[in-house]
Amino acid sequence: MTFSLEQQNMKELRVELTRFMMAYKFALDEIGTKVSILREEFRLIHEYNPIEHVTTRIKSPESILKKMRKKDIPLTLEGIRENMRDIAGIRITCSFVSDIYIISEMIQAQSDIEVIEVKDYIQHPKPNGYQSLHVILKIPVYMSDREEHVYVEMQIRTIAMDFWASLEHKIYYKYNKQVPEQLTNELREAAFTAAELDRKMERLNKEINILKEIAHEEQEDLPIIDTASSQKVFQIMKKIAIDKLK
Ligand code: 0O2
Repeated sequence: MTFSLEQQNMKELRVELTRFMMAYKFALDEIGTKVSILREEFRLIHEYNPIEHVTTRIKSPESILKKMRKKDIPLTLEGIRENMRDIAGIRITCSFVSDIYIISEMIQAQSDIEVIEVKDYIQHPKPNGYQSLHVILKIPVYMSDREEHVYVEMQIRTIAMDFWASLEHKIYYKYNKQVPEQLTNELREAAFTAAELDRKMERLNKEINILKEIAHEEQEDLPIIDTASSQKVFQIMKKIAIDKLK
């Protein structure tokens, strides 16, 4: 059986496209594994889970095309690879704002990861009130015949920020991008309310932790569960969180 030139070209294109999209899936698998390891380590060693939930997504071909047109990106695989940095996306929802920075620093510190850009919409919310920490990473993906470095967009936010963003997204599309001014003002106010709630929950958590520590110290006969090294890790994490919250 022989293939025509056109069939051959189609076959090659299909393989090339499959390889192209696969790299993003593998990059998400890798970052997903890194996050799972952190989550498990926190749970087993520090008896604390800073991550509420994690979702990943590959941008749909329609969304890729729409963004390419909007940003005037050349319609080639190379054009997409170099200019579209959010084809692979991971969203990590954390319990507290301090957890966001702890998780972000831990991922960024991993030696195989290249940090391309950090957009801190928590310190500097978008005009509509949107808050989240966005980090563009480049992750190596090793395949049978090549090594690729793939962009991944990591969004880290609290439950309150996620709640706001999900509903804002729905409302925005429901009004077909023509949102009345009064509604945008109310949405911004709602984002401030969510941020206030985050601050309150963080403070309550800190205060309750202090009470727990005092109670722990008072129980002299309690077995020591923290080793010197895990205490040290905790001190570093606390410092990162406190610095970021200043
Ligand atoms: P989707 O459906 O999540 O993929 P970029 O266009 O990415 O090169 P930009 O716009 O500066 O540059 O990126 P930014 O600000 O980092 O935002 C990218 C993503 O963050 C968006 O992806 C959304 O997921 C989220 N996001 C940003 N701003 C808002 C907002 O105001 N409301 C909500 N709900 N989400 C936001 P996409 O591609 O728009 O959509």
